[in-house]
Amino acid sequence: MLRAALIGFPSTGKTTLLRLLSRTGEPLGHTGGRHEAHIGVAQVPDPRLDRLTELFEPQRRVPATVEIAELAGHGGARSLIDVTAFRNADALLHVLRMFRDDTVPHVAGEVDPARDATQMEDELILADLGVAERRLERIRLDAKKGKRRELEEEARVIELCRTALEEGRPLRALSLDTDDARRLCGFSFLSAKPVLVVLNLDEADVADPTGAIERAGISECLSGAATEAVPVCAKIELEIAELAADDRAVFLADLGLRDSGLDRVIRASYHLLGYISFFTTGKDECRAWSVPRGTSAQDAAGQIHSDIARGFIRAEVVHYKALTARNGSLAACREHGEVRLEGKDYEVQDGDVINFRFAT
Ligand SMILES: Nc1nc2c(ncn2[C@@H]2O[C@H](COP(=O)(O)OP(=O)(O)O)[C@@H](O)[C@H]2O)c(=O)[nH]1
Ligand SMILES: [Mg+2]
Repeated sequence: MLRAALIGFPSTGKTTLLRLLSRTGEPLGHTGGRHEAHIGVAQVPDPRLDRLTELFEPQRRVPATVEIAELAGHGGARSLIDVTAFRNADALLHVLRMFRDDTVPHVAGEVDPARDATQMEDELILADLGVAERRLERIRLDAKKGKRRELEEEARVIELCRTALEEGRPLRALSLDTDDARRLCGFSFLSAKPVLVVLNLDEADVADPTGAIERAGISECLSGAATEAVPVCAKIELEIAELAADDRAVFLADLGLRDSGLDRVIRASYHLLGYISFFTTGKDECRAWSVPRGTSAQDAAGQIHSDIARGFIRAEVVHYKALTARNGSLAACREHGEVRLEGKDYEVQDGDVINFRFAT
């Protein structure tokens, strides 16, 4: 499951967005820890799962989910780093306020997305600098006790990070080789995480987000490594999402939007992180699963259950398009040679429908 964490200054629309994204999911939960976080669960919209459900008529339809965390109360990036939900996040959703509304005061006075974007990046960098320095200090102490070799390697990578951070560069812009990237894995530096900038547009700008971005002067901060942007109009979209299903499309179209905020944010997150979906089908349930592109069949099996990965024999794979073209008949797909038996190293493709064979 993909985990995202909301960042942004107060009153930018984070809670509104969280409600918009997770309104079909369970009610917001909480996590413990020193700083509490609100957790929302968003169900990933996928018309392919709807179609499979129509064909297989299972008892349950289970969409893939995205877990979204927002820090309860206000706090800068430095308090985020202490929150497990933020440390473990795969991506950050940075809500940038572009809406003007005199009844909703903005921290630094004027609404100024370019300033906010720079300031948030600086906060992430500062928070990471603190982490890097504490770790280097720790390594110096541990090095006296042995295990020198791996510690020296780690210190070298963290020094590299510290230099970048001191120069004001986020870690997501570093290009590390795989060994060095692995050494950093345990640290969950915030500025190393991919960022999806969610532009919370003014109602007047919804029809022309590109123009709004140009006027706000934020195209530069959106051009960095592992950064993408998606426009929403959180407050109105939440109001629309609460309407009857039939009315929604009409109101969105009136606003100049083709699809829902949920669709747009989830799609952009998947694109940013290179996630794909595969499906499992059966009489009991049709289900969508999300994995990073490049995931092996065995690791994909592990998403479902560690026993299936451990006892992995073969993956029986048919593509969604082939299966639906034959009205969900696996037998017909077999007859036409469209069902393949793949081994544990097979790279799962977006849209694969997989039946894992495993020994218990
Ligand atoms: N006009 C307008 N108000 C918004 C929009 N998004 C959020 N707000 C309002 O801004 C206030 C703060 O929103 P909230 O989601 O709690 O922000 P947070 O502090 O970032 O979590 C609330 O009163 C929202 O109704 C928007 O797109 N337009
Ligand atoms: Mg909030």
